[in-house]
Amino acid sequence: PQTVYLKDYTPPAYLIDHVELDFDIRADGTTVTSTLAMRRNPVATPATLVLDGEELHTLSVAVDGKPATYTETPTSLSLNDLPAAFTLQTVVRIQPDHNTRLSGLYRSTDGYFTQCEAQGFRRITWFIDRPDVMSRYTVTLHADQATYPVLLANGNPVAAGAEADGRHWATWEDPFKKPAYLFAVVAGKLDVLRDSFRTASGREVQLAIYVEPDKLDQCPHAMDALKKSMKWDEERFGLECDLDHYMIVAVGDFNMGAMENKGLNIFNTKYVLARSDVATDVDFENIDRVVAHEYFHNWTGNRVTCRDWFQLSLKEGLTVFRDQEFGADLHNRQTARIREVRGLRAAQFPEDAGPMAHPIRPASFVEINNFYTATVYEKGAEVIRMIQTLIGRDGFRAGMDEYFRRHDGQAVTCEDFVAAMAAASGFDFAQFMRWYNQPGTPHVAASGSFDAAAGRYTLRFTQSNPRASDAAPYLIPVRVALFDGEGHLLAGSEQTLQLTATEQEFHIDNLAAEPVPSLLRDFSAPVYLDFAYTPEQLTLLLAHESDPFNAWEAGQRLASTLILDAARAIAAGQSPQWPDSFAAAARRLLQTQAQRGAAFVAEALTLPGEGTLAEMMEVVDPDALHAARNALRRHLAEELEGEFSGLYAALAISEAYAPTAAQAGRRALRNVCLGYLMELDTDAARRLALQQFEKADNMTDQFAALASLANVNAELCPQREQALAAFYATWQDEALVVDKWLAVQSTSRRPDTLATVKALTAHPAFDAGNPNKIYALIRNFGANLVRFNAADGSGYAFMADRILDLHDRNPQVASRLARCFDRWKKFDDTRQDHARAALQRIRNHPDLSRDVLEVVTRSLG
Ligand code: BAL
Ligand code: ZN
Repeated sequence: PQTVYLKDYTPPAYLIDHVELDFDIRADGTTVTSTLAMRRNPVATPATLVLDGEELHTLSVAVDGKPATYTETPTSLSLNDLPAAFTLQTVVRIQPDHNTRLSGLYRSTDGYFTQCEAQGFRRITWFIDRPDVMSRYTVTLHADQATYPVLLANGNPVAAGAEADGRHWATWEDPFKKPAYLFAVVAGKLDVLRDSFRTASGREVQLAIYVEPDKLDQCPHAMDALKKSMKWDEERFGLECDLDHYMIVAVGDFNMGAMENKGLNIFNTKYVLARSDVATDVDFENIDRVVAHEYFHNWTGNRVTCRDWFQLSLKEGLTVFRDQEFGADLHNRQTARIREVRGLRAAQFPEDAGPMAHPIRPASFVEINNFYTATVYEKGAEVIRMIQTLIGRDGFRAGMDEYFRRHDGQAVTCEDFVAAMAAASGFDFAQFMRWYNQPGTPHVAASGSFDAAAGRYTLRFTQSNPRASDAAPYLIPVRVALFDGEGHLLAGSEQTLQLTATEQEFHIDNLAAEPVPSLLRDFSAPVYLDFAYTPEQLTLLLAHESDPFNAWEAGQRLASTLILDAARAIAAGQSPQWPDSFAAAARRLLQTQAQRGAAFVAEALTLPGEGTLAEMMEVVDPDALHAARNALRRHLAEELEGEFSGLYAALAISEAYAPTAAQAGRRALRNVCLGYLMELDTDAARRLALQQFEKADNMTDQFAALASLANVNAELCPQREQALAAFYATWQDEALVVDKWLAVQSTSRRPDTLATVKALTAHPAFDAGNPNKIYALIRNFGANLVRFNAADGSGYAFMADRILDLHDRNPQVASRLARCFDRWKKFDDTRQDHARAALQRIRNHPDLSRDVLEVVTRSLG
C-alpha cells in the first residue's frame, strides 16, 4: 500500500461548487445520481481530473449532458480534455445492505445511515474526496414510505412528497459549503424528540434527536446537553449556532463515538441514550461531553475545516479541549482534569512510546483511519491547553476570535491556527510548533537545591525525548508553587516557568528554609516529570497542595513507588512491604472527604492502573504487577476496614437519583469503599455487594456492585453467578447494558477470563458485526494487562484470530484491535516470541486490509 506524505500536498486541480445528489434506495441496491458543477482550480497546475471511488458500480458518466470518455480503476475515474467549467454527471449503484465496513452508506437495524469521515464519501459516489474541496449540496432521497418514513440530509428540508408504489421522497438543501466528509443522509424508521434553542442574537434553531423506536425516554439528557453546549459556546467563545435545523441521529452500529456532519450529527447510541436505570454517572457525563464535542465542531471543524488529513488535530485537539472545558464547567473541574490525565497516561503515553508513535500532526500515513488516535485527540487537546496556559484565557479567546475572523469558510492548517493565536497575543510560538511535528512524550528531570546562606532555591530542569532522540527541545510550560514544611503555600511562589532549553535553571530568592516544590501543577504539559521527592514531601503535598491535580499526583507517585517495589519483591519470591505512612495518608483522606469532596477522594484512593504502571517498568512482569497492585489494595482494605465500612454507610443517598456532580461524587467514593471491602474476600463483603446489586435504583450502583463481584477469584462464588445471570436476564434487550455485561467479564481479574471471553463470542449477546460488542468484549480483553499478556501466548493467539476474522468485514475496527499489541516489546522474551508469532500470522494473511497491515507492519518493524 501507498504511503501519503504531508510534504507532497498540492491544491486540487478542480473545484466542485455545487453537488446535486439523488439517492434511489431499494432493497436490491441504491442508485446514486450525482451532478457536479465543476471548474478548474485557478491556483493549481492543470491536470487530469481524477475522482475517488470505492466499491462503486458505474452506470454512466456524462460531461455537459453528453456521454464522456473516461478511464476507470477500482478506486479512480479519470477524465481529460475538459473545459474550464462544466457539469459532470455520474450514475452509480452501491450495495449498502452488504456494507459491513460501516463507512459510506450502510444498513443498520432501523434503516440506512452514513459515515463519511475520513474517506467514506467515495464509497457513495465518484468525487474529489478531500477536505479542501468544499461545495454546496442539494440532496434528494427516495425510499419506501412505510419502511423508511424518515428521510434526512444536511441542511434544510425544501420539499417532499409521495411517489408510486408506496414510496416517498424528500429534498434537503445545505446553505453552507462543506467538505464531503461532513455529508450525511439517513433513511429509517425512527422516533424523534423535538425541542428548540434561541440563540443570543435571537435565531430560533429547531433541535431534533432521532432514535430507534421506543427509546424516546432515553433522549432527554442528550437534548439537555445539546442546549447547554449551545449556550456555553456563546458564553465562553461568543460562537452562535448558524443553523435552522440541528439534528442528532443515534445508530447502534457505528465505528466511532459520533460524527459532526453539518446539521445532521450521527451518533453511536452509546453517546445518546441514557436513563438512570441503564446508564452510569460516567455515561451521563460522557454523553454531555460527546454531544458538546460534536456541536462544537460546527465551528471548530465545519466552518473552519482541515486543508488535508494531516491537519486532523487542528479540529480534533481543539474540539477535545473545548469539550473538556465544557465538561469541567458542567461537572467537577478538579476531577475532570484528573480523569483526563489518567486517560492520557493509560492510552496516549503508551501510544507515543510504541510503534504507532506519531506527532499530533503526522508527517505520513498509509490509512488515515489509523490516525484517529489518542495522540491526535488527547495530546492534541493538551497542546491547545498549553497555548492557553502560555497566553492566558483572555489571550486564547482573542486568538480564537482572530482565527474565525481570518479563516471562516476555509480549509486551513495547524500553522494558520497558531498564527492567529500569535497575532492576537504577541507570543512567539516558533519553538512551540515542535509539539506539532515531533513524536514522543518528553521526559523532564527536575532537581532542587537550597542555598541557606543566600535564601535561594534553585530548580534545575533537563528535558529529553527517549522516543525521538534527535528531537529538538520543546517549549514546556511548567506551573510551580512552593510549600513550607507545614504545607503552607508560600505567598507569591506560584508561577509558570517556560522550559526552552535541554538544560535550564531557575532561582527563587528570599526563602527562609528549603521549600517543597510542587511541579507541573494542573498537569501544565503532557510530559513525564521526575523529581526525587521523599515520601514525606509527597505525603505533605497529598494533604495540603491546593491544586487538586497535584495533590492527587502526589498520592499517585507514592502508590506507584510502593507497587513497583512490591512487584520487584514478588518477582523475587518475597512478600511486599507497606509503610504505615501510606495507610495513614489514605485514612486522613477518608476523614477529610467532606472538606475535600467525595469525588476528589474517590480519585485519590484509586491506585494507578496496571497499564500506566507497566510503562514505568523496564521489562513488564504483568503477573507480579497485578499481584502487587492487588496486594496494596488488600493492605488498605485491612488497615481501613472500619473507615471504608463507615463511609459506605454514611455516603448512601436518600434523594432520587440525579447525574449531578455532587451525587456522582458520593456514589463514586461509596463504590470505591465497596471495592476495597471486597478485597477482604469475605462472605460479608460479597453479601454487601450482592445486596447493593439487588437494591440499587440506578445503573451506577448496580454496575459497580456487579464489577466488584465479577472480579471474585474464588472457584465458586454464588453471589457472582447470581448477579451476572440476573443482570443479563434483566437487561438482555438493552444493547448498551449488554455491552456492560460483556465488558465486566472481559476485564475481570479472574484467571479463567480468556475462556469466558471465548465462550461469550458464541453467546447470543455477542454480535461479531457490531463495533460496540467487539469493543466491549474483545478490545477490553486486550486492555486486560494480566490476562491478555498471559505467559503462554493464549491471549495473543485469540486476538490474532479475532483480527483475522474481522479485518475484511470491518478494517477500521480490526485495526483498533491490532493496537492491543502495541507494547509487546516491553515484555519478556517468551511473551515476545508469542506476540511476534501472532503478529506475523496476521501479517502473512493474504489480502490483509490496509488498515491492519499498517498497524501490524509498524508493530513488527
Ligand atoms: N470527527 C470524527 C468524530 C469526532 O471526533 O467528533
Ligand atoms: Zn471530533
